[in-house]
Amino acid sequence: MVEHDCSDEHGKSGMASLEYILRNFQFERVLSHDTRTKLVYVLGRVEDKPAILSFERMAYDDKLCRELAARTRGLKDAVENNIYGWAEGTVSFEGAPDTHIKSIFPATELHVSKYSEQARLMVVETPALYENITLPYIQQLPAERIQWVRNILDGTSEADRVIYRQEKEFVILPDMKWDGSPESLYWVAIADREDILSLRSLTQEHLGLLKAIRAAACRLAQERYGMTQEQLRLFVHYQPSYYHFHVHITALSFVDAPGVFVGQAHLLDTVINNIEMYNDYYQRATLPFTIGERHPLYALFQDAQSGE
Ligand code: G7M
Repeated sequence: MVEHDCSDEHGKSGMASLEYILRNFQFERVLSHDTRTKLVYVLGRVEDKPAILSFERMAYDDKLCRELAARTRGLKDAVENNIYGWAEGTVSFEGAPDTHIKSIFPATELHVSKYSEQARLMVVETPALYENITLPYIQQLPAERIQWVRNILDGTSEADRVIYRQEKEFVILPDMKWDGSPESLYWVAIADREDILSLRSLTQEHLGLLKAIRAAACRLAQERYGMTQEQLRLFVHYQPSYYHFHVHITALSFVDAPGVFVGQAHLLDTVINNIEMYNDYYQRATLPFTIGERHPLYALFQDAQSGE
C-alpha cells in the first residue's frame, strides 16, 4: 500500500488532525442518531482505516438570542392557527459555530460498538463475577486505550486546557463533552496513578485523593462561575469506559448530562461515605450496572450465565 504523505496534516503526537480526517472521510454508515439530543455518530474510512465522527447541534449562544428572529430565513410549511404559528426555517449566524464535532481515528471495534445504536441492559455484578469476568476483561484491554489519559497527565495533550494540577495526585480539565457554558459544566478529574482501575479498587487508602478532588472541584467552580457545592454533581461511573480512575464534575443545572443516570453514576459523596463506613465496601458490594448489548463485557456475562 502506498502510504499517503500527510506529515503536515498530523499533530505533534503524529496522529491525524481533525481537519485532515474531515477532508478525507469516506462515509460508510450512520452508527446512531439521537434526534432528541441532535447527536449523530457516523462511521467511515480515512486512509482505509475506520474512523468515527460525531456531529452534535450546539445550543444558541445567549448573546445571539436577540437576533434570532431577524436571522430566520426560508420558512417552510408554515401553519397559522388563531394566535399560534409554527414552521421550519434556517437561522444562520455567519462565523458562529453551530455544531460540535468529534473524531476517533483510527477507531477500534470497541469504539464502533460503543457508538452503535443498541439496547441497554442491566447486569448484576457480584464480587465473584467481578473477579472472574470483569477483572480479566479489564486486564486484557490494550494499554493504548488509555493513552489519551497518559497524554493529559504527562502534559503531551490538552496541556493548555488543564484547569488545575495537584502534582502526583490528579488533574482537572474540561471533559471533551463540555460545550463551554457554565450551565452545562462538565469537567473531569483524572487521578495521577494507574493502580485504581475503577470504583471496585477504592478503599480507605484513597479517601485523601477523593476528598482532595471534591475540594478542588468545588473551589474551582466557585472561583470561576460562582457556583456553590450544592450546584454541582460529582460522580464516578461504573462501568466506566476507561479503567483509569476519574471523577465526573458536572453542573446540577445540566439535568440530562450524559451518563448521569442510575445504573451508571455513583455520587462521589456516597462513595466517600461508603468507604468511610467499610474499608472494603466496594470489594464486597454487589454492583448492578447498565451496559450496551453490543459491549464485549455483556457477552462475557451472558456466556457465564449460560454456563451456570
Ligand atoms: O465513562 P467514563 O467514566 O470512563 O467517562 C470518561 C470520560 O472521559 C467521558 O466523559 C469522556 O467524554 C471523557 N473523555 C474521553 N476522552 C477520550 C477524552 C479526551 O481525550 N479528553 C478529555 N478531556 N476527555 C475525554
